[in-house]
Amino acid sequence: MSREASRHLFAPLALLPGGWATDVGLDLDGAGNLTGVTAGAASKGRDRLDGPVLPGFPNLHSHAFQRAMAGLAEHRGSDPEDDFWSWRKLMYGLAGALMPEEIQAIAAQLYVEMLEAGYTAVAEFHYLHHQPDGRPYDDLAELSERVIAAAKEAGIGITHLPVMYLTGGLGGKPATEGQRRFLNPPERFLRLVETLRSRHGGDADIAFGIAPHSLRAVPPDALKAIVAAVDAATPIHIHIAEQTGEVDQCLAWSGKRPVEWLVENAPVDRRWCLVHATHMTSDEIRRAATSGAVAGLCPTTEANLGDGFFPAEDWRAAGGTLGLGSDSHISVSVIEELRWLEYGRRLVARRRNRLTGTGGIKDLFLAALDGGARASGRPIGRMAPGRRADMIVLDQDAATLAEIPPDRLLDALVFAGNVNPVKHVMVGGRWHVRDGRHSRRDDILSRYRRALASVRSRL
Ligand code: NGQ
Ligand code: ZN
Repeated sequence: MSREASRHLFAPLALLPGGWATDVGLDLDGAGNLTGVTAGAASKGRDRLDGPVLPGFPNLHSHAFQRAMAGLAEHRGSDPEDDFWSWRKLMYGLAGALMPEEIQAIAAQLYVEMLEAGYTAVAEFHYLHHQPDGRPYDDLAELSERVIAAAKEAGIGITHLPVMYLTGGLGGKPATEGQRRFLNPPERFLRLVETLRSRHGGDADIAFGIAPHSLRAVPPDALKAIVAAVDAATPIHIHIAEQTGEVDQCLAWSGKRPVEWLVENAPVDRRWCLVHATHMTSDEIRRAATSGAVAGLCPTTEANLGDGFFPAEDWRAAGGTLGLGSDSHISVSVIEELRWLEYGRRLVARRRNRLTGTGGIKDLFLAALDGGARASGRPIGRMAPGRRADMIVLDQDAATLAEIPPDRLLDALVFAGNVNPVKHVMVGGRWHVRDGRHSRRDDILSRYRRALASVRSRL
């Protein structure tokens, strides 16, 4: 089958915003948008999709370069209290060493893996901006362009989020040497965002947002300046309250907890994605949830870094929106993120079915699609007219899905298997994964190997 999809598709079973539907006709325009989604359609004149169809999944939080250290920080050093901060030290070693073409090679490999896992869009929280010594490249946007080029090579949709980073800790603590590639004062940061927007403005597979890195890295006046400079449609992502250490530091600095400080000092609304938001009181949960902000959860990374469990039941009960990301990419699997989110809550509560409701995991799945789409600031996350034609066809021959009734299909998908059942993946009307393989898997993988060998020889 060619990469260019037929404009008229037929899905025997498809997950629509209201739930599973049968005999769904899908019409696409030449620009990769869905123009018609009709349940109970006739199959005549349409290309039949050979398995259950899901909307492509948005990955709302990624630091692409960190994929290159997945698996390399899993042994304990001399510190028996190994935690997030020792992991970060290792991560900074990698961040300081990477060359532009290596960053592109790693990101392209990661995005191929994301597509094969069913992620059709990524929100890239990008803070590696400058040369290793901290001087900007001749093109201020050099490394942003590398990541965008990687997304284009792989064919994944991207919301590129240039990161604002200024300080090494709360209260204006100076940035360290390990952070010098990240630093931009507000004026230069906003110039970077404008440059990127003007270069890629017309591309439907690319959007831009801004990312004040964290309260640790962005002082209040700088936060205010960059938030005031963007419009009502621009996504704003921030890391918040991921570790108890950050909560303690924030209390000492301001007398407030991180989420509490943020909702009181920034115009937090539906544009915002609060990444992690692990440590919240019930009052913070209520205030943040009702602001309309999306909680950006990254369960496998949060588990890997020993961050804690997000209070997901209380967040949802308060009307909060959430989406999922793979963050450090210790794992690249939508299924594993969902499974960990639910299992984490079960282990804490010593009960079953915490987020899986009477309809199974379907409601959480649909909610995470919508939350991810909102955090991405792109028309994705649903099979509906006007949205991008981003979709996944599952392998109907997968043993874990065999003879499972439609209303249990997502439960079997998320909990029952360890073999990737994603068969075909379309982004913006083009097939990038067929029969489980990305069309550029081999050449992108060999370039990744070469890049890694070269980085490791210098580390
Ligand atoms: C990051 N990652 O920016 O990559 C962070 C570590 C920090 C996570 N928080 C650096 N998982 O937060 O200071
Ligand atoms: Zn992050």
